[in-house]
Amino acid sequence: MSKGAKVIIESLKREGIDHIFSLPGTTILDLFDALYDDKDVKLIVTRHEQGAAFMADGYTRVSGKPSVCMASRGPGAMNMAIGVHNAYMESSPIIVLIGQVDQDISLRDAFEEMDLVSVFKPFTKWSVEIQKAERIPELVQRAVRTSISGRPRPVMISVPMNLQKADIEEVFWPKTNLPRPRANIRDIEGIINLIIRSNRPVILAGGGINSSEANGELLKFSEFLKIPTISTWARNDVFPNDNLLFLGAAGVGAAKVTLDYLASADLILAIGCRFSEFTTMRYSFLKSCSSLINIDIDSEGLSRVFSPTIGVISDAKLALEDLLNVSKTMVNEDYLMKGKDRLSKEIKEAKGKLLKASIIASDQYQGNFIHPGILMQNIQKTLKEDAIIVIDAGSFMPWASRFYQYKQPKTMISTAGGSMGFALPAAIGAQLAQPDRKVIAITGDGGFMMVLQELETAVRYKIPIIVVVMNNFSFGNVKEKQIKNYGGRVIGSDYSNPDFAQLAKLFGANGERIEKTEEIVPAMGRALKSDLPSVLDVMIDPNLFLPPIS
Ligand SMILES: Cc1ncc(C[n+]2csc(CCOP(=O)(O)OP(=O)(O)O)c2C)c(N)n1
Repeated sequence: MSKGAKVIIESLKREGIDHIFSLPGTTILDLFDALYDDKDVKLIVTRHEQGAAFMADGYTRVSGKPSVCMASRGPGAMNMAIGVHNAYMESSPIIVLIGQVDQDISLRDAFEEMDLVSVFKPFTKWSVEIQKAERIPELVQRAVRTSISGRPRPVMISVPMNLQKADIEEVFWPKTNLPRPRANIRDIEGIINLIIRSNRPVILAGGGINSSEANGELLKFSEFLKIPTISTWARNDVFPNDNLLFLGAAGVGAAKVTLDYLASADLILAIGCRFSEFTTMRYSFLKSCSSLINIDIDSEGLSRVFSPTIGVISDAKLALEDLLNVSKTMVNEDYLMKGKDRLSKEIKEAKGKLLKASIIASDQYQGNFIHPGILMQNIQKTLKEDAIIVIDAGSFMPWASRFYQYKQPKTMISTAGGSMGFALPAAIGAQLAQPDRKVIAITGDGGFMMVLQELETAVRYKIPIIVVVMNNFSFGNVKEKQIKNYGGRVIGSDYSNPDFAQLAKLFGANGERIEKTEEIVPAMGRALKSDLPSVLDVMIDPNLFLPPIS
């Protein structure tokens, strides 16, 4: 016999979970106690529950396996909700574990009681409260299985305190073993037939490429037929950006050539992509395309936004393997020549324009501050290809997208869910998943101030992330909209900031203020050498918001 709390931890371990991000509260003390002697699960104690959820998301997206964020009932759960919603929008399979009041006093507005199942239902794949201690192994296993099957997404398990204390038999369910959906070969042939008949095909590759680790297969397929690839918004890392066939990231902040190429395509092969509002420029760009092929891991994505000419349910990696194999048998020399021709003319020309739109020479900027694009270029100079860039929500995002070249998978971890405050904690999670790689959080001063207490977490666990604060003393992203759309009536978006470099030092981290472009590379060098977290407080030009479209 074992305590329910121990069986929960044991069941999670059997599903491969090795990290739990949490801060304690009464209803999870039995779970904390169960972790007291545990050598296999690393407990990371955060300073705010939203930090726990963002860290779990960062860890999960970089490691490719679920991790847990855990909180106590009502207030703790609500603090965590923002990160759970963000993970939901990101298709990130985090396990949300919440302690609930004892069953004998439930449904009476007991202290901090809340209907957790209803609260989490809209932004989790499954939201469940365990009602019987004996069913812990079954339901914990089902929760993990649900989160990773089909389109990966968070699940919420709430466990009343009395079930955590109950003595139950340690009978476990076998480890989850999930088949991956694979397309019907006729559909694959149909896709290749459409591609053969097209003149200007393009691949639109989304986050599903990263989650099913299909990057190599995508590259091979795209290179074989010489079809250029455009990534969805904030997913630049699905394809090596320096490859001739990569034509940029779609959506907000995209270069004109990227948008033009998409608009002129006569066939779009969309893989692992949810056609987000930002990728599609408010659901507009695909309207004129004659053939849309959509390959997705589950049916939800197939006709929610656009109705595809051919829609296929398949794991991205398996679909791309099949597409390559079938195209080798179906495509003749003439078509391959057509591809080579396309590569040497229109794709090469488009790539040239993209490169031009993604570089800013230092003499192009005469201002007294630091240019966000030049900052990203300088940061890139100091990093190896495998460095992980974690990006917050704000006006710096398009700069971090276009002026940094992502060359390896899972090197761009961004908040497509839009939550400010994501980058610093998610970078901690990413660094725990990849201790030997460099992890850089790119954030605004607004987003940084929402979560800076997690600097203490990074210091306590000696996690050497580098936090680059693009400081413009404002909620720049909203200020830009007030200037542009509200006739310059700026209200509520300017503020003052403390000295972030000094503040970082008070936390026990490194801190530097950067006012001149030539200071960026040496400061990055010092931060990269340190075993401590570092904050680089960069004085960004407050009048530069989005990169020009061309
Ligand atoms: C938690 C949260 N609150 C509010 C918003 C709305 N919002 C989006 S960007 C932004 C301003 C971001 O400011 P900052 O982090 O300083 O970056 P900047 O835009 O100045 O580069 C705001 C308020 C949001 N996305 N997330």
